[in-house]
Amino acid sequence: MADLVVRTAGESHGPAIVALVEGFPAGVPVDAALIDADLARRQGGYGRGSRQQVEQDRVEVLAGVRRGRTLPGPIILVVRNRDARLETAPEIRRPRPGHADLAGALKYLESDMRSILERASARETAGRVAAGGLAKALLAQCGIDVFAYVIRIGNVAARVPEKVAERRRQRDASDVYAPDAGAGAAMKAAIDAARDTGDTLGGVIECVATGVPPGLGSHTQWTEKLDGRLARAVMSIQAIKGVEIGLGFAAAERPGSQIHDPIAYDAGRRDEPCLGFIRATNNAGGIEGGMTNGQPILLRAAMKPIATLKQPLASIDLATKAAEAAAYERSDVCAVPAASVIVEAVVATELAAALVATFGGDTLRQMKAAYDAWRKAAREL
Ligand code: EPS
Repeated sequence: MADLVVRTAGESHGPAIVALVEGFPAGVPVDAALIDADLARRQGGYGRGSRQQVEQDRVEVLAGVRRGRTLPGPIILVVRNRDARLETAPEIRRPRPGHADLAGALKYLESDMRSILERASARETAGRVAAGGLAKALLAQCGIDVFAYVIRIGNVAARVPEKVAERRRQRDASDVYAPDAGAGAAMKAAIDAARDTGDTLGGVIECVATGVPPGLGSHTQWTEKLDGRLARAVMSIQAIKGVEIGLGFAAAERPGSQIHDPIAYDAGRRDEPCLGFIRATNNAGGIEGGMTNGQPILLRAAMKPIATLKQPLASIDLATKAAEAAAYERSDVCAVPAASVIVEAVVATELAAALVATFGGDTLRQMKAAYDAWRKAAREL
């Protein structure tokens, strides 16, 4: 049994984006329509650019699934690019501040930054979202649900309803995937204003995972701490500049007596994921000592504005070193809603990997049996 690992390949304007998923349990029912729904959500959200009118992302399963269930062995997911013109796409020599252009050109000794940006592009995340769909299918088998929404775009903040079901209802009705209709309208206006001035906008995404049992992750080795793994996965999404769990940075401002979540026991809730160990607050965001504690996981990610500006910033021509405006072709004005779908996918993937590491991953049947046996023992502790 191997660790559950996702890798991607493919360029933004190459033939396809590909995800290779290894260590995924056999026997998990896979519904390609659910993966396609996430791919469509990733393409959407108010503020996207014209590329998304060209693409129509759909998953093709090339290996590892038979008759709607995962087989033992690697899984390959493919999302084809319609705008496939890698060989003929023009050279780019004026690096965009904030993009991978300049750092990549210097690292790889490439004066044409096309060879850098094609792989740096956030189109790569179509592969991570497809793989995240598989992870969600596995999590659903254990009653775990992951979902994310937009809580800020530029200087417009959303009010987040108390009830998770209400957050989802509002998010699903929102063009900007925000759980607050009033803030959603103001966010759209802010995106329109940024578009009018040739600018771009970032924002903040919140992600909640419910139904998570205690004990995923481990305190025993830094590489296994779940908060560290989640932070790495989310921080690796293009344009993410900050990740916090629970209170996050705000925890630094208060004394311990005001942030740690007091523990109580309620036998009536022994059947819930918390196994009866209840907390009136969840400032820890569901993770203590690098392990889940039975409370929902709560994570936030800060996304910087897209680096490709219609009103370009100052840059240089890499060939002549003369001052020139940065390159511009076409771009998203705001991709924060799309990034919320990606956050959801990578968090789901990390939780699925932690489930496999904890309960074994050869088959779904074996994993569920181990999970049920552990639950029984934990309830009798
Ligand atoms: C991106 C540039 C744009 C975005 C792209 C990410 O692509 P293009 O240069 O083809 O207009 O649309 O995102 C996607 C294609 C996508 O599917 O998310 C970049 O440079 O990172």
